[in-house]
Amino acid sequence: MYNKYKQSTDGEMPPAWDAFFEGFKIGESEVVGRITQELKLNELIEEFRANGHKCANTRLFDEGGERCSLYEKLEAFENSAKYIAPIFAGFGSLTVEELKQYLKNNFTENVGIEFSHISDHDTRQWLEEKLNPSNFPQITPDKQKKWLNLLLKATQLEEFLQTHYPGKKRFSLEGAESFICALHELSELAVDSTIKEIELAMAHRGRVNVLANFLNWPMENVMAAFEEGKNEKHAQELGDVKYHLGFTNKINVNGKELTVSLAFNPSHLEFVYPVILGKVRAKIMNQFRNKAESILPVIVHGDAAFIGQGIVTETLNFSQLKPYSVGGSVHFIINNELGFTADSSETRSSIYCTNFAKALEAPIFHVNGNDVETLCRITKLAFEFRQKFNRDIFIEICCYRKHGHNEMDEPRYTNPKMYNKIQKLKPVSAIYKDKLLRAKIINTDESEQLEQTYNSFLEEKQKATRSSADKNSYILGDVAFQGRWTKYKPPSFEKMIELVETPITAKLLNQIVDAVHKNIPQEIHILPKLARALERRLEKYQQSTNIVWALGELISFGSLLAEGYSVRLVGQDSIRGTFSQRHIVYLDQVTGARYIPLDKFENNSNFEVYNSPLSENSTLAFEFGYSLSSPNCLTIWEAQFGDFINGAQVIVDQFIISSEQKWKRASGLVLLLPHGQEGQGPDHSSARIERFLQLAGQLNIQIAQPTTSAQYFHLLRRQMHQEFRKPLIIFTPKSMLRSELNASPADHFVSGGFLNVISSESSKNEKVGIVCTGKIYWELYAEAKALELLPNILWVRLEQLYPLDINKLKNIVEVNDHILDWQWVQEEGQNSGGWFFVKLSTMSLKWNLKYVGRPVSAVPAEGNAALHELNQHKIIEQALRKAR
Ligand SMILES: Cc1ncc(C[n+]2csc(CCOP(=O)(O)OP(=O)(O)O)c2C)c(N)n1
Repeated sequence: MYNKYKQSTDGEMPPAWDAFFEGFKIGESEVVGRITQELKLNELIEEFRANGHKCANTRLFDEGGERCSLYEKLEAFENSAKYIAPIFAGFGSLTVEELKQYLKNNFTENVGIEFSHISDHDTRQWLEEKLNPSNFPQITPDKQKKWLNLLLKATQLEEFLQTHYPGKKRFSLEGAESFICALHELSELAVDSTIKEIELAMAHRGRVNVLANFLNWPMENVMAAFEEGKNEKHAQELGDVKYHLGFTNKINVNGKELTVSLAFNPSHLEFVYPVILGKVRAKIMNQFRNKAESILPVIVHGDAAFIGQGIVTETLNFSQLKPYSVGGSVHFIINNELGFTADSSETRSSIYCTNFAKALEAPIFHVNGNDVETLCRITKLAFEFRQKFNRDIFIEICCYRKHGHNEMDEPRYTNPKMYNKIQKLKPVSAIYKDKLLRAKIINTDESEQLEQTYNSFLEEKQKATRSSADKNSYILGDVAFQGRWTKYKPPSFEKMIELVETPITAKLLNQIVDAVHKNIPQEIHILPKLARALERRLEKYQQSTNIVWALGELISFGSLLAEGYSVRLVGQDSIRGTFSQRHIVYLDQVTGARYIPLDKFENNSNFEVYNSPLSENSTLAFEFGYSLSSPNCLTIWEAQFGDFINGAQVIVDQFIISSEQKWKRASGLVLLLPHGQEGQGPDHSSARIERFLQLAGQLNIQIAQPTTSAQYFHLLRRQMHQEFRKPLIIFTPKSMLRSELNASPADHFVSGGFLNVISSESSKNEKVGIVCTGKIYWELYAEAKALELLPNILWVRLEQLYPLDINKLKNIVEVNDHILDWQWVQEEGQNSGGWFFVKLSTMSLKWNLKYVGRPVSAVPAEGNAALHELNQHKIIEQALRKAR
């Protein structure tokens, strides 16, 4: 109709149509045309932001297809037009040509960017500005030559090892060599900033190359790792495979010194990630005066492991939580499109393996690993982002894996099409060399020279290592127990069971008791119920000087702080205590303000107490990492109930138990595991003492189950006063937290130390010796007392199960040779608890120890409280029978 109206002559159409079509005429004007264009462009930009990354040229194995209809839509716009970008804050007006350049550079070339999920406007705007091609950093020829040299070295090292050590696993970096340049880029940025240290966590792939070509691990070590010495002298130093080894070094970057560390890690992929964050956090707290800008965590993941391992998602969740804050990490995901033999269609449901990272509102970049210049540009941006926003940022390096999963695998069994392509690919070093040759940045002589020099260096180092008498000693030798660890050398058995005196003065004890009960500021309105409980506790203390469990714990914390040791306690409900026993923070009932009475005992020390997220795995790993960097801090991880520790079994097995043996890395981490049968069902009863005992060996850990508040107090204090650091597993009580039975008098706090074994005084008339650990002692004792059987029993409490003080036990047995009946009494099933361990460890003693306890069972405890009582009573009755 409008067309007909336009073609009509004057007067042909009724005048009313003029008014009707007025709007149509405006709509056709030039201004409106431009606005319409801009709106369309804006729409397209939004679409680029949301989906443009899918157009990027990053997937080496894409089958093609409709890659980028978005870019075609953009091409349709006329280049010369000016474009005012209302939603492109900071850009002002651009020509369409400039806009195309921006979008092309960031979405359709060798990088795909995702940040439209970030809700903060300033963050998005900062990114937009950095991504504007006119703000890209200049790349100098010197820089290009440096990158080429690094790439050549990375490739050459792998080729050298492949030639000289065929069939030896090394998880070559080939296919992802540009990652080495990204690391060097980070180090250059670091030395020009406030960063003093880079902490790296990475899995197997490319580690040897990173050790050699980034951390400057002496090349003798690399060669020795492949030569694999067989020196008898080192037969019991079990160590670890070469691609798990870590190293710390001070490297020279453009004349400036930078400390770089690569964490030791086990095969268990990704579990090192929270460990490293813990390590970094400890350094921030204890070394860098709370300044996260001083240290940079760099976390390197594999694509399949990143999305597959739940520990990653758990740990990502730490990002903005105060107890775990490290000021953000730079993440690299080395995506070679395969996890072992499985391709991405088998390993993930999402288009990218990085999708979980979106939950952090973190920018995500997908970069073509063959484009070293773009990778380094994005690495620079990532560094600046982390330093500015103190948040995480992710770079997925889209690359390939030259060999199979390792160098012995035949990848064509499983991924024939992909490997047909890979076989034809040129190494990135060759691609870059060609580029620089074409651009005349280098000439052939120069590039050959670079290659020859490095090759001669490798040959020379190999020769030197081969002629060395002791190839084993290269590997870890002199790098362990350095720096702040110098004074904590591994102890002997005697040292580990030696009594360490850890009393405090009566004055300090009273100051702490007063601080937690009395001097609470008026303005803190604590819950009346809590106030009454505190009053009662104080009254009892004043009447009897007896100190209940939780108070004993507070006194140990306060006293350590006063002595200059830091204390960090983290667990799911640690502030209040799972059993409402601790109350380490008083909360104002109106304002929610926190008051921590023990803070005032800080003396160049930090007191940190936090509730953790609902996780065992990552939270325990974090605290383990924390302990690695803070021998001067009593670092405690607490399970809500002890049995939940099995949710973190990898951290127990692969790190806590074995790190000193494998990597010469000691830890003084304390685990508090509530343990004991109280009729609460199979799942809240056992912290699985037997498992820890099975894992104990070569003096790797300490396992204790103290029976009094003073013993607990001394045990915690001993952990800091020992001349070494070893993990300490403490089985803690649940039902006895307010008991008068295990409450110790103040005298026991102002003298002595933790006793590994406590035996009762002998009258030489006892009929039976009862040996036990933990709270069953108090149940047996109470019943024996009621039945007036106490004079007939010699009690032996094993307060520390490992290392077991066998000398002390031997002495007890010898001195008490009037006792013919020795019984081990436990509440656990026969296949659990301490029985097997104690039986085996004491075979040399002449005491024919008999078992009294629950029978072998598939579950730790009864599901029914009444049945629990029945069975518990049977054990006690049986144990006391011989004493009648
Ligand atoms: C927790 C765990 N499960 C299984 C393995 C065995 N494994 C070693 S590497 C690997 C594949 C890892 O794939 P990806 O994360 O993509 O890294 P890539 O090897 O490709 O570099 C597997 C399954 C392991 N090391 N850790």
